Amino acid sequence: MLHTFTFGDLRIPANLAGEPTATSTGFVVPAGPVALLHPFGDTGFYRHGWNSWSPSGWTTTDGETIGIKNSADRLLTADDAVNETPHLHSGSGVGAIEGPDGTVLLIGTLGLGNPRVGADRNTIWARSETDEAEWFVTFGPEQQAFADYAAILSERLGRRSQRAGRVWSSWYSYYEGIDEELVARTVADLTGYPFDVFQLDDGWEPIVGDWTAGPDFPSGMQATAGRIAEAGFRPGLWLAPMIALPDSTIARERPDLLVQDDAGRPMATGYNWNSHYYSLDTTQREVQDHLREVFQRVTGWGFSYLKLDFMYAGAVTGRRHQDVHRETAYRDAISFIRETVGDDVYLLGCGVPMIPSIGVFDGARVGPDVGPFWDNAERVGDPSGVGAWNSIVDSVNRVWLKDVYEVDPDAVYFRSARNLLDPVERRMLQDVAAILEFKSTSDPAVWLHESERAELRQYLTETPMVEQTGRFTFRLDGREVDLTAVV
Ligand code: 9PG
Repeated sequence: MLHTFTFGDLRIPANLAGEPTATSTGFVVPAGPVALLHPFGDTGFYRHGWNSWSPSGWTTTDGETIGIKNSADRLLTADDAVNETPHLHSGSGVGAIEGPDGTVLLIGTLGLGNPRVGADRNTIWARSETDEAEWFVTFGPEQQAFADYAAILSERLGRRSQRAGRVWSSWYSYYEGIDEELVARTVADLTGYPFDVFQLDDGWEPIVGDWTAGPDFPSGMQATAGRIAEAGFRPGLWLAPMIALPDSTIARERPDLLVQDDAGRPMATGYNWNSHYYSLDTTQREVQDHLREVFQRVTGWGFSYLKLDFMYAGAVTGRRHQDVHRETAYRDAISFIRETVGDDVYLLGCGVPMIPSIGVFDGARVGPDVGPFWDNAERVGDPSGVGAWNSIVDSVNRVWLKDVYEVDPDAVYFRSARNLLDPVERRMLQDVAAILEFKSTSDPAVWLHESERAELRQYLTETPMVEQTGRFTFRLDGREVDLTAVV
């Protein structure tokens, strides 16, 4: 149906599936395709990526599109591959275009179904794979529009209140090279530092897919969790429960439990660890039983902070046992995990589809991995590649998600050893993490010089007051932080 939105003097002709309803902050538009004719001509466009690692940011309708351009495997892993539109501007879940004087016209989904929002010089449009979720449409000052959207999103999908606190993670120092002795030493060295969580990352398990203690943890994971707890930290653990590498026990013995391709074979749903990997078909009863067992096991060991990684793989296209939409299958699986672990376990989503994770995850990663270097020479033109810069750009462009869950921009560095980031770059990472209000690092105490240890302590102890003064400008305890030139 044809409709005209009126925002003050602005009249926006629209084609909608039904009559919109006014709310105190905008309009709720019925499910179905949306097209708005805007009068702004070529203008700024906000593109939002599908999962934690997917590129997000501002471009212009006559400028380059934002996204992963040069690799199908990268796209499969780090964005919504089947809905990507490399030659026209679109993003996942929400999009906005710039009007005059710092205003934006925003369209955002209020549910699931792989919603997409795009724009050109005449239109801003939205559609989804299911036409089941309503949309929110608003016009107003930029930060206000995003805040209003976030508010209605958490009204619809929920908002959890647990906070992660200050997290130490093993990934950005030891990577997969962890063993129980190294962990014990690292924990001992960190004793007395004001961390809340000590989180083991990838490397403890024998292989991705088999969530048991690997050969480097001969005393078992309960013993390691115990050591962490004794040192006064909350034990945290990484796992990727939606995926399995081809050589894992579950993939070898039960290929029927995996999401299938059209030929009825396990489907490759991403690439990492020098291999393709598969996804568990969470619509199957036996997979739910498996998940229940995995989560009872890891929480039974004593881990109560779980970083669940590569979660998007539970929401990719593919054949599943039950005919439910992929994002619904995903959200049902996460809700099932949440029910299994209870409300007290902190769930940090990583590689999660952003919108379907609202209300079930306590926190979510909002950018690609950081690394101890600024740019990624290996992945030029891939904004999802590892590196401090890519991580900052994505995270700062998703600061508005703070209102729906905790947002994790990834670890910050204090070390100058084994690090190519200079002090200004390290400081910028720290500032971004302060802006997003999430504190995590991976630096082992023994890698830090005396002055760096002092900086780390100070960072963990002080929480600056954050004010956003513009799209990329902030005030931290009154100190101006302007990221415009970087983002
Ligand atoms: C452990 C790591 C760390 C890290 C996670 C995740 O797009 N990618 O292909 C891609 C691969 C790996 C990756 C991120 C993105 O790293 O983000 O913090 O836990 O797994 O293996």
